[in-house]
Amino acid sequence: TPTEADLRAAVNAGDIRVAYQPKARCRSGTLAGFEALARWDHPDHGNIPPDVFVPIAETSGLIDRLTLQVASQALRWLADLPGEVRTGDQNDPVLNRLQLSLNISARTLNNRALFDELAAICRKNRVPLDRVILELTETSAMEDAAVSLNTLTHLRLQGFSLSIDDFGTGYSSMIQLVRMPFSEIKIDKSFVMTAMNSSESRAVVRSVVDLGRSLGLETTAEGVEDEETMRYLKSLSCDIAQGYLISRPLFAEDIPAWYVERR
Ligand code: G
Ligand code: G
Ligand code: NA
Ligand code: MN
Repeated sequence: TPTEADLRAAVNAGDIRVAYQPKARCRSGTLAGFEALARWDHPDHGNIPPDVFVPIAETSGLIDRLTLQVASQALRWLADLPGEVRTGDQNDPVLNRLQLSLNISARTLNNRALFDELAAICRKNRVPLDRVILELTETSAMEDAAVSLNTLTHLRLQGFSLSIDDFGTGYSSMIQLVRMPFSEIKIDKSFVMTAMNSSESRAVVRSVVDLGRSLGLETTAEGVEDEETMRYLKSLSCDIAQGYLISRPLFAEDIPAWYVERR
């Protein structure tokens, strides 16, 4: 495994790249946006998954810089995307309204200065804050519900959109969730991937979609891998799907061709 020093060197050298996984509207198939996912290709260790290096970043105080590096790469990319895709339509409304999801670690949540920097990066790239979705895991958002409510309210008032990630894997109470100013709820992929083979998983997926609808949130299912699951999600009126059926996470250079091909 890589050391803290390896990670520090990689962050300093700008070696962390961003991959983008598309999200599509279930009903129309329209592209809704992308989730930015950090990638680290280490010269000796090869591809190191974020499940390995994000925890190292969190314990070594590198997470804030990592978050800002991912965000600035991703926002610059998002702002340039309409020009990179040659569809013949300079004002393609889909490309000009895409949302960008960023993963936010619990450790960064109480760092207001970081979110001010994030907002400045958005302004610099002329991306309205409501097109930027900050994804928090259910567990991190609920770690200290009182602190989270305060911070999340601040972020929402600032203009960011907020999403609760991996929903169903934590133990948040409904009461706490209802009070938090989220705009999206993401059903954990463990339920979505097994939905067609498990009535228990279907019960969870159905309940979360219903909950999201009742609270006026957009519901996103992650881990959508086949057409059958997609049809099931449509039948539930789930809003958005993300998963290998639509695409694996892609590097920036592959996205214009992917977008044109898909249209
Ligand atoms: O990229 P992959 O699909 O392997 O993601 C694995 C995990 O790493 C996910 O839980 C994802 O949220 C997390 N992750 C990916 N990129 C980032 C990032 O930039 N910041 C944080 N905090 N987590 C990330
Ligand atoms: O925790 P988070 O939801 O951010 O994790 C996203 C992770 O899920 C990434 O590692 C991404 O590569 C992975 N992922 C995205 N879509 C699928 C899918 O359809 N199937 C599987 N198995 N993993 C997926
Ligand atoms: Na996520
Ligand atoms: Mn997730």
